[in-house]
Amino acid sequence: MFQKVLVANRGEIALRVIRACKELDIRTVAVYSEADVDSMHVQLADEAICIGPAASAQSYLLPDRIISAAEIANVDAIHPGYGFLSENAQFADICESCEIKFIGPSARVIETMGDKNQARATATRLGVPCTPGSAGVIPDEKEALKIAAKIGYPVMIKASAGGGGKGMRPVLNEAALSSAFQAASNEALKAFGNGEVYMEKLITNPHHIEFQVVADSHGNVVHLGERDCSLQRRHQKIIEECPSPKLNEELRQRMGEASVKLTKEIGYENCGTIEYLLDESGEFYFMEMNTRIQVEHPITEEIYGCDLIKEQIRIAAGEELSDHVKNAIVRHHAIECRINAEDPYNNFMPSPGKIELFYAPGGRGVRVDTHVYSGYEVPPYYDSMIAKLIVTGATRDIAISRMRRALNEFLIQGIKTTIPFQDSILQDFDFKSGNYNIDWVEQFMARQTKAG
Ligand code: MV4
Repeated sequence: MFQKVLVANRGEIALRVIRACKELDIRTVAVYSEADVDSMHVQLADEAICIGPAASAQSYLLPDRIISAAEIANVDAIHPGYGFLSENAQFADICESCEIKFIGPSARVIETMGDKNQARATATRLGVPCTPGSAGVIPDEKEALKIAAKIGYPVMIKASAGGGGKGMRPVLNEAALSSAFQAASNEALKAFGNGEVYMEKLITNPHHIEFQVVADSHGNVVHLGERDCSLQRRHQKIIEECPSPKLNEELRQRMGEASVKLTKEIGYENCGTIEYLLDESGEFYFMEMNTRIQVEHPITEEIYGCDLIKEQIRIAAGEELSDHVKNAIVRHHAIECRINAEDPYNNFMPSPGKIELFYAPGGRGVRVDTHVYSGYEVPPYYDSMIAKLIVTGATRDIAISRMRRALNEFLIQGIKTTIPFQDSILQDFDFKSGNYNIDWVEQFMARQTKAG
């Protein structure tokens, strides 16, 4: 096992990793920007190294700074968390060549899955269902028109280098295709330095279902079921739950098998997530693979009774999957609310500043993953998530009432948060019936505004 791990992240995930290391008897090194001097991850780690100014581009996103800190502290491994350098193949490659273990999959796999068109081609080759679409990158508008006519409208144009919705354009008819093709390609070129786009049949009113996979270096691969992440706004997830109200055991088994197959065949090692769209008729389609631990991993941990961060570290150290993970079965229902420092009633405007009072809910079935405390100043430079509230219950209904109880127990004074918005969603009839999809939050907001 590793002696010392550097945590290349901040916020709640840095704490989450430090806690896992402590339980595994591993010493920890935090890195921090000048804006994070007073952060809990700096306090809780055994050592802490300042890596630059507040802006992420000058600190948490600089591979050289992180590697220098790792060499100075003489660590065996780096945990990248999520965001920042977690899906940067070049960073993983530098770690490999410096003989520092990157706690995640190989640079090669990160690169393959990072190219969404290549990922789709791989999934297709392995018999994992994909939406009907172009065979590869589309060279020009003329070709785009031909392919769209063959697939049938509506279609979706997507960037090869994309993910998270950038460089993506829905196209409802032929008249709209040319301008959408140009717009998607230009946006992708600007955002990723790569203007390549491909095309898929547009799936209407789908659920966003993602499967958690875990693979060790000995050929053991398991899936830990799905998370339903359809409740999102502008690609920011708001509430996640598992199991999905839309899956039955038969569908779960088929999607799980497809996920394990893909994971195995690409030689994936460590934790990963495979995203699908599930349409109204119950067909599922591969979207992309996230080669990192995800924000919403705790709901899976809670219902399968495992610690995914510890498992990541064990896998990276060459150990086999734990028996309780290999044989994990679902026991509960779990829901997560991402508590953001934002004003939900003013277009989700970021609301940084000093938290005058912070009192987190507790009690049976309640977990709070957070880095903030009374007196903490939320800096304006980073993601606005300040806490994750995770609840479990024996049934979905129990989990929903427990979440409402916990949300209402939360006391956060001094800044605006998304809590009242999430509480209103949990009271909605559609949500309570499990009748929602990726467009539902937007429609819910429109209904609320109309109702005044
Ligand atoms: C789609 C789609 C509909 N049809 N592909 C958005 C980001 C990327 N992960 C894939 N995305 C989508 N791809 C086809 N063929 C709709 C989306 C989509 C979406 C997917 C999951 C969660 C939220 C979403 C919000 C808008 C669009």
